[in-house]
Amino acid sequence: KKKLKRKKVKELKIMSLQLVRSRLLTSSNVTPLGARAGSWWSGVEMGPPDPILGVTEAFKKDSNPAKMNLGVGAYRDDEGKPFVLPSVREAEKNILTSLMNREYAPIGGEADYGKLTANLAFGEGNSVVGEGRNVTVQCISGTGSLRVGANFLSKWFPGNKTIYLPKPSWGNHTPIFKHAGMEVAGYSYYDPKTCGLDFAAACADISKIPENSVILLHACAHNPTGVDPRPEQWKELSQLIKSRNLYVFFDMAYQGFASGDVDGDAFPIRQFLADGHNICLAQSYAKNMGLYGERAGAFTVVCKDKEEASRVNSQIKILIRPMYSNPPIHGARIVTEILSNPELKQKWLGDVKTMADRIITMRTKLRDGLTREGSTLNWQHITDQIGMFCFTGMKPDQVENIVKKHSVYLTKDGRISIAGISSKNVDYLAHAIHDVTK
Ligand code: PGU
Repeated sequence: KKKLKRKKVKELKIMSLQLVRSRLLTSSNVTPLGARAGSWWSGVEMGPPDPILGVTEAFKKDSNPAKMNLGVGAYRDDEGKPFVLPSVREAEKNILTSLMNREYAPIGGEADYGKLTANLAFGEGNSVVGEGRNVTVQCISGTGSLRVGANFLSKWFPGNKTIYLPKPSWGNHTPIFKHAGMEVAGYSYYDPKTCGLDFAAACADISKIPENSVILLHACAHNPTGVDPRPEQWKELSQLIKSRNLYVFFDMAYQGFASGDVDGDAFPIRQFLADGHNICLAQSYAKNMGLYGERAGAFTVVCKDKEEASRVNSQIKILIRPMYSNPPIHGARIVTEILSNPELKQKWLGDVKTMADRIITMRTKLRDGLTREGSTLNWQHITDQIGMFCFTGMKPDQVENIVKKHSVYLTKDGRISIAGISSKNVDYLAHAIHDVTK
């Protein structure tokens, strides 16, 4: 009798499972049976193009010879060509002539690279590296460093797993943190009326962030706005953030691009460390060494002491290992060669200054061009804002017009990469901007 009952229960279970399955099949447009639908992927929806990298795709398809790509933040020389830094060329030559193996790097990259990278952010002779309190791992450029950091916080952060981003922030920040399992919220940052920082609103919002949350700060050359706090404002922010007991995640993708000076641009990070914040940090060599495709970056956690650092390091390695095992070696070798060779490092600092200065010159030329065109709008923010980008204030319909009428490509939020302008086309751009904003 018991056997019969068990058989009945089993049959009933199977029947109900079949019912659920047939309901799923009819109620959803996703057909799990690939063979029946002709393909396994017939249910995959078309996604939108990437808001930034998608602009380059559209630009490439345009046949207008006067077209300009001001979408992606990638430096161009005054001929509009991708720029390989002379210091990078030299470092690469040195590397190629030395005997090199092609072995796997350690999971977190080479120790020298980590140390040099942390010192670049924290300053020569800083006590964090001196005391061995930092964990610095080479990751896949800035994006990969943010993602490893996001995964680490998602797994181990003991507080509220919500990260507060400035409004607006780099578009990829939100998916990076969400895909890692963090919640994402925001704090006021930008004032569209002045095209500048809304410091009062930022402080008001930050003072309302629940304690023990994470706050993301752009260390310099804020993307997309080109608007950074002044040193006194950074000091105030540091105190405020401390009083709220928030954990700070710095993103420094543009060290050197704001002022032309890598130490000056790292000021907020060094100030926060001096104020006792044990921060974490994502760095990238894409922009300041022009190593876009090499994917050399780093994620750093500043710990209480050496012992804590070794525990944190062990867990970060456990996260990296099943993702990509260990980082690529070539870009990291170029970085190590430049930063460890004093002569080359001087050359590189000169190259960074050359890039930053050309951007500053283009800002002035663009603003002058708009005046010459007869624009009566206030374009002072073009020269006030810093770093690679200008948040022009152009509205979505104006952006659409400038793309259609003039083949000037930019992101929908009105951001232009100043690094994509040259002396040859700056007047064309001024004319096009005036045409769609007058
Ligand atoms: N963080 C910020 C604030 C960035 O602007 C960028 C790049 C990164 C990190 C990541 O740079 P990596 O190349 O991974 O080192 N933003 C550029 C480049 C294009 C993109 O969106 O990735 C941009 O145009 O906004």
